[in-house]
Amino acid sequence: MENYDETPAFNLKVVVKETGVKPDTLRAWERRYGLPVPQRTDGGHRLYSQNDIETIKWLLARQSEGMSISHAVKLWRSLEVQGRDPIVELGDTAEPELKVPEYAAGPALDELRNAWIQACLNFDESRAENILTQAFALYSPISACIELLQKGLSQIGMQWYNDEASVQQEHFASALAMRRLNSLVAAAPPPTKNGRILIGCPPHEDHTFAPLLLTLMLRYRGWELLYLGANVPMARFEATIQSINPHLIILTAQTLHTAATLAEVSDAIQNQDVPLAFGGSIFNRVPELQNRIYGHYLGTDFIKALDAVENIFTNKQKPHSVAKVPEIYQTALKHYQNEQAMIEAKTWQLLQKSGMPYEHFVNANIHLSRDVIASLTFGDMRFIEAEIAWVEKLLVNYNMPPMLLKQYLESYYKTLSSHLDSEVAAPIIEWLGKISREL
Ligand code: B12
Repeated sequence: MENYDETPAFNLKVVVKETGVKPDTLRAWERRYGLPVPQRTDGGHRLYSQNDIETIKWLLARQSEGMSISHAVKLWRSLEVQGRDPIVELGDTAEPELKVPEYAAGPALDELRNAWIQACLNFDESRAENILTQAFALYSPISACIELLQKGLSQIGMQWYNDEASVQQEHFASALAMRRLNSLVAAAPPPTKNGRILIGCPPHEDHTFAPLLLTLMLRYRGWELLYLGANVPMARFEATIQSINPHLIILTAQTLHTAATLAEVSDAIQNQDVPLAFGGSIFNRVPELQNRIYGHYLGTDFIKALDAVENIFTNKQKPHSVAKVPEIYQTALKHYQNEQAMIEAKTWQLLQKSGMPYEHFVNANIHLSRDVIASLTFGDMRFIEAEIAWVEKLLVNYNMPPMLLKQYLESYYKTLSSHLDSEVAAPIIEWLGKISREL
């Protein structure tokens, strides 16, 4: 056995600080499983050894890999019976990387992912479910969630973008993935740590996979998570915080316009004295946005994000301050929002004879106006450029003539520049003029 000191030296308070496990949980583990059983002082107070602390860390590490505490204890006991040292065999830290366990005899996760994608594209639910069951039996829940579900969804999303998969196929796959995640969250062990985290999506954000996956992973780490799901509105957000009293709020955004609503939430809750953390693919695509939100950026990697959350709790450091958005953008935003309906109606009058289907027009308006609003909210029109490039490629992939986009933007620019006050709306007018000329 590893020679950790067995001298009883630490009281309960020290152990709670060192491991993050609540006193009630430590007492329950001792009562139910007899692991660890600390010695007692003459007055009956618990005194733990370094070896006890390492045992607790070991149990936490197994829990963060998705194992229930009773199974973790069983594993500990069975290794002990065989004369093997659990700490040496498995270590007291959760696998930092998604190492595939050596005992996994069966198809590799890549293979299972490809098969799952294919089953989803064929709308073959029972095959897709069987593949998931196989993956979850062979690999740790976290490996299966990331390597199969997350990467599988991203790949199907890419296929949709390249017109190789339909919206229906993509919806089918994400429904299956969400169902699996939900059942894992429902079966996750109760919290062992003192720390309540409120997690969800900012207004208008519907991509719930990332926050639900993080919910699962943080629950495996012992935190208490309150998951609020998609599109959490601003209204009554502050009242919700006051009634739930979280120690941390996590919001995720995948698109430019929801990064902007996330920024608005961050502004609105700044006086609540609860730290905010955030993440999402838009912050990888436009890294500059990471500095435009007052909060802790969690990075691109879910495993590393767990440590980042842990750090927020232990270091209690404040995030970097965010530069104020210049007044000119704020007034331009208000002016644009007031006139948006009128600009769209007039643009449609100009476009009616162009042959652009009304449905495309409505879609284009939704995307453009959201992105204009987001860029004005952040005070930088450059953020929208990546989005225009994205729409352009999408149209090409879907065999829509790029001329259609050009024509739409030119007409929009024409009405916008004649309808809006040229001084107040200068940032939008200049940007749209430049874009419609360059396209
Ligand atoms: C499933 C899906 C949907 C589902 C969501 C269902 C659900 N309950 O979640 C539905 C159908 C609702 C949907 C709708 C839309 N979607 Co969608 N969707 C996807 C898809 C296929 C998967 C998203 C997902 O959950 N991925 C799992 C995440 C975890 O993986 P990832 O995106 O690769 O992220 C990586 C990192 O960014 C990071 N990460 C991501 N989030 C977080 C969070 C934290 C905390 C951390 C630490 C890391 C992290 O982890 C990953 C690995 O590094 C993606 C494609 C894709 N590439 O992901 C498109 C995608 C996100 N959607 C997209 C779009 C455009 C839309 C719609 C606007 C489509 C439309 N025309 O209506 C709407 C918008 C809805 C809204 N208002 O929010 C685009 C966004 C691109 C853009 N420029 O904005 C994408 C990228 C598709 C594409 N290839 O273009 N979508």
